[in-house]
Amino acid sequence: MPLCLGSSLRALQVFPRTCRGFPIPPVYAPFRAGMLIANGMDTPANNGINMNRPVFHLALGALASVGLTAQAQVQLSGAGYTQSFDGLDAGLPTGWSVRTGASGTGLGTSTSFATSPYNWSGTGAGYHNYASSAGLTAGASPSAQLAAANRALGLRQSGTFGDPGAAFVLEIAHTLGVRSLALSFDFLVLDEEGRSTTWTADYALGANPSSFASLGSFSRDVWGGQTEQFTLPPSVDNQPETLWIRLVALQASTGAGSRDSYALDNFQLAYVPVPEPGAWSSMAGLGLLAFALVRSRRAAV
Ligand SMILES: [Ca+2]
Ligand SMILES: [Ca+2]
Repeated sequence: MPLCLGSSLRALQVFPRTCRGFPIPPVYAPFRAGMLIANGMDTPANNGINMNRPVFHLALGALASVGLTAQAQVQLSGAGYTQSFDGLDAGLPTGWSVRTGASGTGLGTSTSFATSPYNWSGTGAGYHNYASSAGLTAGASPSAQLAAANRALGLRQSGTFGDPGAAFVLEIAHTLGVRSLALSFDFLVLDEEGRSTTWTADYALGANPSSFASLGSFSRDVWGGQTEQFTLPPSVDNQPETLWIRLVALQASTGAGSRDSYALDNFQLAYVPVPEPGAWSSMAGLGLLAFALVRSRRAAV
């Protein structure tokens, strides 16, 4: 059996990638369902680690918080934000949450994210760590999918999960210091089935918004990916409030039969830095200094 657990917290945090390609022992199976495990037994299946030890529970709690809960807000800096989702084995990226019960009047509820790689055709409802479609084909084997380093943040809806109301959500602390925000991402269909969902990209300002402004809608009915691009309005420039950007299933799926596996990848937010007031003052001061020097030189001639 592969050695999937070590004695350090770091080893526990990288557990899913360490075990990639190997069957997960039954004793770890609840990880997939977002549950902590504590059977209190030292068995060959747990490599002799006593799961009743406090340090083990602390480590499990840390692992759960990394992979299963909403993260802190993103702080924008530089000239853009990008997210490849290639680190999903360690949990959701900072600022991202995955939700159910989202609507046009509310963010919904953050729900669990299972960090272990999952096959496109798996029918388990929930948010999943899928292989991206890039570099693979629709018929890629489960082992090829599990081994792929290019990951995507995915979802499989069901009649009782996220249909409607699923949402991939990015929470940005504020937009102070930036303007002209533009959004792009790859929208992937990884398992095409009879039902299809129309997705909406929208945004809102505020700590707990009750209304959202639509940027546009999109859908796809074949395996593979497409790039979506939207421009946010000037009203979100240089704002002190929280900015939420969502990809949300506001309406129920249409069609019949099974539901698709969807995913989000290569999310990019481009923006232009706005000079601080102090920077404008400095620039104005330099301009006045240059003007004075030119005048003094002319006067001296
Ligand atoms: Ca990726
Ligand atoms: Ca479909």
